[in-house]
Amino acid sequence: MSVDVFSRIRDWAPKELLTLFDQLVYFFPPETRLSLKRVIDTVPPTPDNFTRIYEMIREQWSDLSSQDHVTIAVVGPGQTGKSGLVRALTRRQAGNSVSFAVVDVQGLDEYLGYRSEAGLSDDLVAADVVLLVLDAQYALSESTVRMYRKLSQAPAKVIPVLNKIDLVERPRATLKAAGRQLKAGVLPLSLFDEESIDDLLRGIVASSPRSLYALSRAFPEFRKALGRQIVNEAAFAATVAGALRIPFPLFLPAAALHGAMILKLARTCGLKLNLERAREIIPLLALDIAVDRGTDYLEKRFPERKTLIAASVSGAYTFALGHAAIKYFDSIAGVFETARVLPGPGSDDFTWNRD
Ligand SMILES: Nc1nc2c(ncn2[C@@H]2O[C@H](COP(=O)(O)OP(=O)(O)OP(=O)(O)O)[C@@H](O)[C@H]2O)c(=O)[nH]1
Ligand SMILES: [Mg+2]
Repeated sequence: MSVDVFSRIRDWAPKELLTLFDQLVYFFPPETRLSLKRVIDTVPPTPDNFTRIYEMIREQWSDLSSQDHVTIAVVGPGQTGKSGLVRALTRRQAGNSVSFAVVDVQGLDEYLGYRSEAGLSDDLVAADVVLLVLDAQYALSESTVRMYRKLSQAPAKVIPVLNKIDLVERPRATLKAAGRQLKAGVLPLSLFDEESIDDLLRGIVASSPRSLYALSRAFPEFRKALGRQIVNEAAFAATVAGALRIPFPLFLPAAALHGAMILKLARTCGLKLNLERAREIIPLLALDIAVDRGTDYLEKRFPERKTLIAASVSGAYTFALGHAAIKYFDSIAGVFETARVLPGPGSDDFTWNRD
């Protein structure tokens, strides 16, 4: 039996992450494993940079547990563009991994559960995401703000959307005012602008990461935009990880972030990539060690720029790796483009390296 390098953090680090680490460490020579273990064993169980970095990594990995079906409820007052929005999204949708429920304001009392002692209506409980569609031409009323508060008590993620933003003279100021009133991020929308529908989809994934897989399957042409967002997020996390000093080599958190990023990118391309498959990306992640060595060298040459070097190299490399991965997955996914809708999770139909 070989030593368990990660015994010290096994209790609390995410299981998927530990599996990846275990596989990564498998490629190390025994002495490297031992010295790594010595470092891990010194990690204090108190909140510190180490915990911070691991919380961040855990977040990135938890996004992977996305659902294969998402229900989006579209609610709001009359004539705000609810039906138009659902039509626009349905028109673009391939397959049926996303379903919509439109609820107008008349039905909203019932929807919010005012009339039933039992609490929230079934519709609302079933929704994963609620889009509260408002008309940007009008200032938010008190009752709209109350409606938003009520909806926010539901388990679903509620996203306020200001539609008809094309009819507003000062869109930025309007958004800002609405955001202040609702104390929440508000998304602009114009149903006459395709790009703004893309932005809305991105906004949905950002506030409800579990919808990533279903949305990228439903909207194939939106995958690239989603991929870019995943890479940016990972690059940002890697930059932060590079800036925080930790008592062990940066390639471990970097490899963990890269692992999550690559698995997510594969998902946006509709490729089923489970942890078994993750093993195949290990040689790629081993590059992280090389980058780590390079960073080490630079840090020794320019000790006064240490943090800046670690942070920027880590971020920039993540960015480059992410974009290479997008190209790679895209070319694989292209083979299956004729089918348009790619098999979902749980389908054993294909693996990422099938040709
Ligand atoms: N200029 C502009 N008009 C829009 C936009 N979205 C919707 N509209 C118009 O707003 C009107 C209402 O759109 P609907 O989609 O029927 O709105 P609704 O919320 O379903 O309306 P009800 O079902 O009656 O509550 C239509 O005349 C649309 O053309 C937009 O982004 N910009
Ligand atoms: Mg309607």
